Amino acid sequence: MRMITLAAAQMGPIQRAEEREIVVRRMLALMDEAKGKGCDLIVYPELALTTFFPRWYMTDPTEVDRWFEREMPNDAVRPLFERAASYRMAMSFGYAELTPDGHHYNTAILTDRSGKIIGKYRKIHLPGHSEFDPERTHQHLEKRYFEPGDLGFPVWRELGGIIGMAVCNDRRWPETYRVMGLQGVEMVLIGYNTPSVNAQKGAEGPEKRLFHNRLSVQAGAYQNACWVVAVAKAGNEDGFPMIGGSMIVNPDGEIVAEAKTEHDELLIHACDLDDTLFGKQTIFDFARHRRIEHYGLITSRTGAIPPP
Ligand code: CDV
Repeated sequence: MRMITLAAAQMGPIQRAEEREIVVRRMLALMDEAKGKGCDLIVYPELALTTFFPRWYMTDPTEVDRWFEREMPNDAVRPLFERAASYRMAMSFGYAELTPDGHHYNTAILTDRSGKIIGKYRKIHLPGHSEFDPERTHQHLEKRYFEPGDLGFPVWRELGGIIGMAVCNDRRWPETYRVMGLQGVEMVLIGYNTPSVNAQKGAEGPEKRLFHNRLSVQAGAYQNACWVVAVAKAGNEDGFPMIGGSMIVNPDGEIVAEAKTEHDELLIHACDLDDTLFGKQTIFDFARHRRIEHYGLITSRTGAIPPP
């Protein structure tokens, strides 16, 4: 057995006016609870330190950049790193990253038990649009504020296993999991902010959104024989509702823990990384069964081109 006691730290809403220090206090409370339950790893959502600011249309770069972190850790989040290190707990969370040379990414990091950042992932599948769209019920301006990630889908040896990360919309894309699966990933950490209603299709409400969330995450886990934890920032931010539905999914694609609220809520599960072995050695033994001579279109073509 190779156990990781995992905490999925769902967070309730963060209002636009709320400062990082207040948010970090909530994150610390979740971490304390995780420590009390013996957790090795705590995973927080996408853009965990602020409201989901890409819903706001902004034209002033200074206003935009105040949502970004110029260094990590910085003063606002240092208490998180210090407490995680004192608890010997690994940690992952998402934030908006502004690099010294001016690049903007939707980023997630992974720390080891000493609080050192050992992994960084920058969101690759950016949803939404880059200009104000009056047709939508709410804006989703990730393509305006972020560049697509430039780090690929790396994995890291940590906590006795092989761990990867993805961010929100990435979870809907099978390529995300498969690229990590081809590196032997055993646990994928995903944070998300998903509006409860589709901005372009009002009939797609919370039930269907929760269904798509489960469908994507469960399929990714099963088809790559790995654990997946998907962690929401949920609830109503300044009048804009987001789904909860955080979950921990085992390598058979089954949900072993699922959030019941849209607030700060901790899900805990003792995950045995050896549970990945059966799937990886049988039906999803990639080396024996994949047929890459037929997969060329996956990397040579981006959009669908139907036959004439
Ligand atoms: N933050 C996100 O990436 N949200 C998308 C919404 C826009 C569909 C998601 O995939 O949940």
